Amino acid sequence: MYCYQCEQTAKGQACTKIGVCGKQPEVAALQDLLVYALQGLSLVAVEARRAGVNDEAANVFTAKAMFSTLTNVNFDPERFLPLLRDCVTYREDLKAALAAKGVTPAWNEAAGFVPAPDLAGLVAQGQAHGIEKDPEPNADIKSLKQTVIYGIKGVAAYLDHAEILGQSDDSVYASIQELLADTLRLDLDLGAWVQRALDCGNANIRAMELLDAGNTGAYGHPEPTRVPLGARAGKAILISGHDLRDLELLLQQTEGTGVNIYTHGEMLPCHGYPELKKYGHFHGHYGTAWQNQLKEFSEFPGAILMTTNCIQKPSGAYMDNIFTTGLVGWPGVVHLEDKDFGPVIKRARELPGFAGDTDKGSVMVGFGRNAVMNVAGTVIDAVKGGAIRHFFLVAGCDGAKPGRNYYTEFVEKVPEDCVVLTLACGKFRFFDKQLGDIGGIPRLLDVGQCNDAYSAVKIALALAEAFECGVNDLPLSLVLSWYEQKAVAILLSLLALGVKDIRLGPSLPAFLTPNVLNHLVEHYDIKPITTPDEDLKTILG
Ligand code: SF4
Ligand code: SF3
Repeated sequence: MYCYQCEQTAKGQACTKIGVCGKQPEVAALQDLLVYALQGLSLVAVEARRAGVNDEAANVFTAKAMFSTLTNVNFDPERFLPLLRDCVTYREDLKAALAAKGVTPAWNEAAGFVPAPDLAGLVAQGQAHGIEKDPEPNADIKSLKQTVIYGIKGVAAYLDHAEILGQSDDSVYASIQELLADTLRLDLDLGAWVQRALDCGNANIRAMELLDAGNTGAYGHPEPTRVPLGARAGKAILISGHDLRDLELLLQQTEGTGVNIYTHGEMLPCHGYPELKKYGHFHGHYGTAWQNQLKEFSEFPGAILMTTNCIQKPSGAYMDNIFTTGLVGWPGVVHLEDKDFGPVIKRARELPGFAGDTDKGSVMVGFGRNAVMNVAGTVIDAVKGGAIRHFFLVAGCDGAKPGRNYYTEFVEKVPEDCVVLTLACGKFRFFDKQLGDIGGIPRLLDVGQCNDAYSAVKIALALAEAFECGVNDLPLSLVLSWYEQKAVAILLSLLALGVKDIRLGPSLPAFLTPNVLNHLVEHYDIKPITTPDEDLKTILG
């Protein structure tokens, strides 16, 4: 195997024997093969669009299948078999529709890929289509191609979440299929690939906008909400991942059962949505970020439902308590395809639950774009009057590698006349810090999940408009932490928006060559994080 798509890749280079995330070589091969099959499907879909043929189911499938290959989503080899078969079925149906119109081009090999009949054969096929087997001779182009592929995985995740909530836009499916089809080409130069990386960023902005419309359309705009970190006596279910619809279904299915629902990880911001927080048994939040789940899930006295990434190998202590739904999977963990969460509720009832009420304090969530813009006048006055000197967006993924304490220390050291906006699971490094407020404006504003990056972009654009300047001229600095490929997509979106001077850590992506990195430094002034003191000094002068 050869995988370097995430931040924790082995030795900062690539996972070659087994994934640091737990991904087995056979799953790595199946994921590589699925990406190859999707390149073929995309090639045919692009040609079909040109001929006026469009298959919405194939488009939705493209996003779901790409999302399945994102870090910490699906570790179950068996689940990749139907994906590979469906991919070929969609592709052949499109080809047939094209042939009916008299379009029968000579297809690239990827568009003629025939899956082997068994798992061993598929794994062997996957090994022949890994990153190392890419015929691209130019290392920098290869680096940008992989960047685009990882960006597409992020866009696919947002598209999938949005589609579940009834939001889609064919132009985004068209963009990711065109980009995927292009990754098969060997005739594009470096400049063309830089442009494609930005195209991917632009497609992602639209995908995030769709998801924002899906979430706020279905559940209302997040409102500032206090979330208890302690427990309520009684049976309990913990829900993790990012999917709001799954949470809503779980809340509906547990209403009146006496089972309380707790969020974990990226589900924390769900407490701010009016249509979710209205449930009396939607109690509070338990635990921190994904990389602590082994300890936290082992100690949780109820059942656990994973709706998306990030899942880790479950320990024996909770193997019988954890369930998956949607695209997430782990071999041996019961997968609930049909959204009947009865088995989770049954398991929660068998388990002891919390013996008594506990008070562990609380945190505030719900500072999405609507809530922040509602107080925009106060914020602008505070900046103009000198009460607020600077904003920091300290956002992104959390992870297991050392070096991420930088973000905790950074937030602790931010001067008292500055405001910290945050989103995504990296916030768990500092989410419960009591930073106080500036004239009633909290100094720590939780904008939401990584899926709410659009909200932060809208806030920045609104501030720029209010101050009649560009985003890069605002008293705003971005200090980002990355781990998986949604973060790659967001980074490409920020570059596409022309945002400069981003600090990125804890380490830079292994898939970027020195030349590509230099390009980013020269054109966008991207820089690696150093130390909190040094970075704060440089930013604040
Ligand atoms: Fe390694 Fe990350 Fe790939 Fe997992 S996803 S195999 S940790 S690079
Ligand atoms: Fe986290 Fe997986 Fe990226 Fe949603 S839960 S931000 S890492």
